[in-house]
Amino acid sequence: MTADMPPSEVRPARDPVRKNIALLAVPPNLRDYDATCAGFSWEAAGSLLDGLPGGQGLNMAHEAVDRHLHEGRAHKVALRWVGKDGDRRELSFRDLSEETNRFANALASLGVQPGERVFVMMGRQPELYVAVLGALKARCVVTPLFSQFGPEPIATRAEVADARVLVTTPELYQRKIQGLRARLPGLQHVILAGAQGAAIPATYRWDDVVAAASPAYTIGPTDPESMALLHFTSGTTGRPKGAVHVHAAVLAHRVTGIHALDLHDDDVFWCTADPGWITGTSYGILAPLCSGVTSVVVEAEFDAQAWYSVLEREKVTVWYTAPTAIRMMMKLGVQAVQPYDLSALRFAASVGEPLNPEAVVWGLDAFGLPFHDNWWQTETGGIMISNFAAMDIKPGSMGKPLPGITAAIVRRRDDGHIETIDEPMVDGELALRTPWPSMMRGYLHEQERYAKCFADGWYLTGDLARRDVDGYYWFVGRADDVIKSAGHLIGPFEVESALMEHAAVAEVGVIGKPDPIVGEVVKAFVALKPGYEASEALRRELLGHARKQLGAAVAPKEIEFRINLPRTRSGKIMRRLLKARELGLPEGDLSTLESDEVKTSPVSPGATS
Ligand code: 6R9
Repeated sequence: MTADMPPSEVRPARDPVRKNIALLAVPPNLRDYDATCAGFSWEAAGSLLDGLPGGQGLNMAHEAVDRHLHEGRAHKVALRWVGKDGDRRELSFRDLSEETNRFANALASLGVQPGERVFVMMGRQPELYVAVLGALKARCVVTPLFSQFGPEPIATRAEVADARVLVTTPELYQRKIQGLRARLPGLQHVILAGAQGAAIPATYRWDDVVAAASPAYTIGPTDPESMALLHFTSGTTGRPKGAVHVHAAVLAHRVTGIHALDLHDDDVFWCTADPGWITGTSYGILAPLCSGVTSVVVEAEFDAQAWYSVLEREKVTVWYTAPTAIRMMMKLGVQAVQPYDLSALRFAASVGEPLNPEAVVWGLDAFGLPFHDNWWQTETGGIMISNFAAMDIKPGSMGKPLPGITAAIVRRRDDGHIETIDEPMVDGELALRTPWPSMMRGYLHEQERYAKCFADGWYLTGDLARRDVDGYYWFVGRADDVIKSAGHLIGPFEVESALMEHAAVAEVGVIGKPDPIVGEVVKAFVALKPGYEASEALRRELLGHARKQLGAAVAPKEIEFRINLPRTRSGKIMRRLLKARELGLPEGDLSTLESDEVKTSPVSPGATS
């Protein structure tokens, strides 16, 4: 286990940010944490959901969209889209209901069956939201993918999931997907949003199949336990894992929207995440829509000034963002925020990576509000640990478990059983008591990997943490080699595999190298095959190759050549040792080290980028 971020060093103790409920502009939904937790049951919370008419089950898209039509919100703005060029488009709950009905009808007209997988890969444009919700209405299984992904991550995920339908844009299709069609025989239908002019062979134009379809649709009976979303996440080894989420998860989206994000009916909510990351689906689509609030969708990528303009112009009241963006804003300083009137903003939250204590406090200086860190994972489907609006914040802590969630710090015993560590301030693995509605129900086709995440009624998160005397949880590090870069969870194996495909590469080890802004950057150590010389040109070629295969978000930023790499006796590259050496940390237990690298590599060019 690597606890390479001792909290005592990285997160100095700071004074808590005290809350006085009487001074908050809007009384928080969760006012008394202990009493709410004590009185909470998921069964009772179920009354927050509507259910399909006639007792036909539970469907996420009904909860997110259609229920609002008979609850007086038909004309309320559901999505306010801010385009790259500043153009805006508003979709009321009725508009969204009709558009998603058209999409569900389009799938039916193509013969797509419930349970079949629909991939949606495009920038944050309205069609993305319509396709995700429309496919849920059709009881298909939806996978949103990052539009920045290169062909390799797309193909792997489409193969694992056996994708039947892909919704994308003409530009992305031609650049990344056309060349993969032969490899994906199961991909029967490609729908191109924004396609104009002559049809691209083997694709449909959105306008022909979706815009032309009927706006009336009745959602079929939906078993709450049927698969709704498949979100991919990375492990240390092997292919990316498809975490299965069911329609019943929507209860967790609804409840965490109330308790962790403090959503109220008249809020204007902005989640900055892309739906390619589960945060952008659970909290960029489902939680706000289920809560009936207006949700702002911003198409453009991060730009501090543009973001402040959005907060000001759209009068955002609740904002959910991520540490990398916050650190980039901090770099520009408080003075960059001052020209904007952000008086509408009343609650700000962050997720995805450790949030530095100074970032929490910077929020107070810049926005008059602290950032509320919260913690969860693709596997948990929704927020599990959070700093709440009414609760004092200890900067650097992830907060306390949500009502309905029991967390613990545990140790895995050699006999496979779980021991909870009840004393405070002891490092161990963060575990959650099963079940809860948005808990993943499987890794698609990977029963064994799934089973390994559970023991004795606990879900084991793979994160190391500690709990203090007041019950606040503190992130310590990951128990595996998975990399978090700018919020993206990156499996080193996926990066290594792409580099291994290059003719010059003999072996590769990939690590996350700490970075003050993006958390970690991906760095690859490469040993070359005989006959290849390390050179700056080759280094650039490998960086380019990886970028083309994987896309910019996943590809390494740095490549360093080595004569050979440290391996275990069983032949595995010792990433941990590469990392320890890179950081000048103790090398730890080397008993399994088989071959060692040449420490002072004679390979000089381009040690880093
Ligand atoms: C929602 C999401 C999950 C991993 C998780 C942990 C890291 C998330 C964090 C955090 C420290 C926080 N993580 N939130 N680390 N503090 N508040 O991020 O899902 O992409 O699956 O990543 O991210 O390591 O295990 P996912």
